[in-house]
Amino acid sequence: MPKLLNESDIEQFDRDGYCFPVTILSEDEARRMRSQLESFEREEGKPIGGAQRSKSHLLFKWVDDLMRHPTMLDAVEDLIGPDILCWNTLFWVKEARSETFVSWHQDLRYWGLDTSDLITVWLALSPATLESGCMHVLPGSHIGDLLPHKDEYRDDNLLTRGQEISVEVDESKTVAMPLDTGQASLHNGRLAHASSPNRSADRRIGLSLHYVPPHTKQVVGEWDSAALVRGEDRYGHFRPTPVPTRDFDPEAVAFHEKATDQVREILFNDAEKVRKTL
Ligand SMILES: O=C(O)CCC(=O)C(=O)O
Repeated sequence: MPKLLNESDIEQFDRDGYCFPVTILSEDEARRMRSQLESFEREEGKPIGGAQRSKSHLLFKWVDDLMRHPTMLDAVEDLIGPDILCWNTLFWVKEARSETFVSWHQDLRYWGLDTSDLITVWLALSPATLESGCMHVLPGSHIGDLLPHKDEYRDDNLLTRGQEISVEVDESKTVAMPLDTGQASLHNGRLAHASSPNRSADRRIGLSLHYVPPHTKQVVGEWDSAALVRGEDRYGHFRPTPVPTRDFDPEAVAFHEKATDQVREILFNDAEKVRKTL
């Protein structure tokens, strides 16, 4: 008996590689999280960027709490079972009326993880609409070989290498995943996905959380980290991430620096150049 998803969500996830919308937070809860992010950005005098976007649960206590949210984990458990690691948490912010986009790509081409069971939960902290540049997916593309990619390094592309699928993606077969604030989409880490610029008057803010079963191994980098968020880890393939006691807890911040340096090396493995902005 699934804990949160219904049988048709699970069937769709297996067949097409995604399901949505899944309500994780109330609109008010999600707005409070957005305010926490934005008060940090006000203090810094700039939008969140660079390495702070990645493994953000080590910097912000509220992101660590969110990564362990029982509703989120119930949805993930319905797809990969009761033992769950969170490998990464990543902010995706497109400013209002900006050209920022995400090209068509498949994450597991780059992450060095040997699993086909990586679940991305993409949580909307502001409305993700067709106008604001919600995600689109190519149903069924998680099955079979990964598609060829090339690195384009375009400035407005939120992806590290500006990587994009180098064969034509038939847009007529793609599906948009609009979300209200507090809702999430779930997709398989092998699924092709992309998003367009934000033409709306508000920022489009998403947080993606990447969950894997503990038997997963990092096969590109020599060292990698993950947080045990539910159940048991009987394999120990990842260094456990410390749980911050507050925002910018020094122990967790030092760990964040090492962990994001390692992820950068993994992401740029076999790339011609390294973009320093990650
Ligand atoms: O936020 C977006 O539009 C793209 C997100 C993405 O590529 C991901 O979550 O893997």
